[in-house]
Amino acid sequence: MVKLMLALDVMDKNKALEIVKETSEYIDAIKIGYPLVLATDLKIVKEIKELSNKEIICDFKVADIPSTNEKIAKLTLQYADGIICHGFVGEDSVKAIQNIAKENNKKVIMVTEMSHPGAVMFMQPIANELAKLAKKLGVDGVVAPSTRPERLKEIKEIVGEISIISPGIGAQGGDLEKVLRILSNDDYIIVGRSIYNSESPKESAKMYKEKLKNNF
Ligand code: 3DU
Repeated sequence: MVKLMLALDVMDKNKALEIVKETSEYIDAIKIGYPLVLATDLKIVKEIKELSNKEIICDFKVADIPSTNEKIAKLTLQYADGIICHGFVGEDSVKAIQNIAKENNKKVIMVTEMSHPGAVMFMQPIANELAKLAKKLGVDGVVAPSTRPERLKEIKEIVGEISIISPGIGAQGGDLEKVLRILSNDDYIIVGRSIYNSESPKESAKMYKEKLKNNF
């Protein structure tokens, strides 16, 4: 089954913990990014890991020189199971993160093409090259867009066995039915606002989980 990753982009600690408790029976993984960490602190990652016992991925889209990437990865992977980085900064920057992750048995997920409209300006033209780099480096996952199923398909064909983490379902308007025809068992969809902003995050998470179970 394709897995459900909750993007927990709320900016209030209690709300975050509440949503995790409410939705945990329906989600497979939790993605924590800058909104929640900057509103609280990095220890929120540890707290949510302990509370949920789910796979926790930090979406810090790390994009710096190798030595700085290494420091960010060390701090993040004390608590998180994986970290998201950019590949456009080049092979050495991604490898620096992979070295830290390997020591700790953690995941590195690399962005190829983002899901928002602006990604067609600069990212889309190099996204296939980024996907090839991801494959060459043997990263543990790549981010590819649910908002552009044809691009999702192309990127999946390039990366082969590497798992896809795909944002864009829900608030960004991605078509889940089309996306599920492309994704396979170890892939994930990321859903944020349409779960945490809904009247009942629990019911919304349940609805997505059921769609994944029934393959729509
Ligand atoms: O649109 P949503 O609220 O379902 O959230 C999507 C999440 O995925 C959010 O955390 C965003 O920062 C992240 N993301 C993208 O939306 C697009 C990307 O290419 C990569 C990450």
